Amino acid sequence: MSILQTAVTAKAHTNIALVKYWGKADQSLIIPTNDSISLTLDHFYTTTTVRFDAHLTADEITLDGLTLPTDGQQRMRHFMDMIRHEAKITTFAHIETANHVPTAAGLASSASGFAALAGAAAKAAGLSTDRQYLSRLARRGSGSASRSLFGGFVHWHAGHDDASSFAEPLTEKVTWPIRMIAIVTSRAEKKIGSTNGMQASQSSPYFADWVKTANADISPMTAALFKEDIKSVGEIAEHNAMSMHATTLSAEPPFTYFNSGSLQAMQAVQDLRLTGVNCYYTMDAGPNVKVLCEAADVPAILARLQPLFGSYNLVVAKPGPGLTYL
Ligand code: 2P0
Repeated sequence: MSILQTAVTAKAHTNIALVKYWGKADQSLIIPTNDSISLTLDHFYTTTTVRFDAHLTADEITLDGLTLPTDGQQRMRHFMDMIRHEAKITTFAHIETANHVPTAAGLASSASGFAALAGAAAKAAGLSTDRQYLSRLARRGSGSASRSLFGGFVHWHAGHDDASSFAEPLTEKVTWPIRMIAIVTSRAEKKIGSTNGMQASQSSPYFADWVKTANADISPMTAALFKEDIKSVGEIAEHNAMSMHATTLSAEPPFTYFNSGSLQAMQAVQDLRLTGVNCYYTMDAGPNVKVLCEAADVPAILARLQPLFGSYNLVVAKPGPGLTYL
């Protein structure tokens, strides 16, 4: 009882995938069809406080001080039910979340959100705070959250069941000055969320090839990250992202996350490369483009992108840390 009343606050950062997660082998347990690799980012994070309270008749959830709409609450309530099941308790909780992820930058707040919630809820419920266990819990909130438990470069092993599907760090403290520049090409809410988008992509005749491509990218990407080889990292990440997006274009019915700004941004990155700048693009489940490069090349890249997109639409991020308790 006394343990359950303690408020626990956890902080987790969002991540960008260099080898993408796109497809589920098990929808309910969130077991992915392929392994993925990501970079955890600084600056963009979520803090979540969980406090169990025997007086509550339902979980009380606020985001940035406001009560979440019912839709948004449902996924978190479902997650909390899983925590209660794990901890063999029936008590509901106060959950306060603050998001420091600019939604406009097209970075997933579900990754940092469910990583922070997993960390805070597990500790508040008296469960283990072993990172591998927390990664498995976070995965069941949102797949990409499994990677946000760790800092730096992270590998999510697809596995084949709940116990074998978790992330682990490749290098938690990255000293390599790798950077990601987000180019915001739209501030509108995305039309097809990741969960629905990846399910739709699984109707593509090329989906099986996507899974093969992604799994085959893991070993060379890992080697390139350890070598701090921006050219190889960028080339693999770019090809991997376009292979993922090919499954949207070939889905039945087809759809795309690209808008005209996305194409313009990718073209600008290709043009910069022709001038000798090592920069590469990747895209997630939205129209914004993310550029991978080294810190020394950021000024030249920004100089090229600013007239096209405006400095307000360019966000630079570096490697960030894993879960911490505040
Ligand atoms: C990724 N994305 O690896 C990929 C690339 C988006 C594109 O992980 O259904 O929000 O909650 O498990 O984790 C976004 O997917 O999906 C994502 P669910 P999630 O970063």
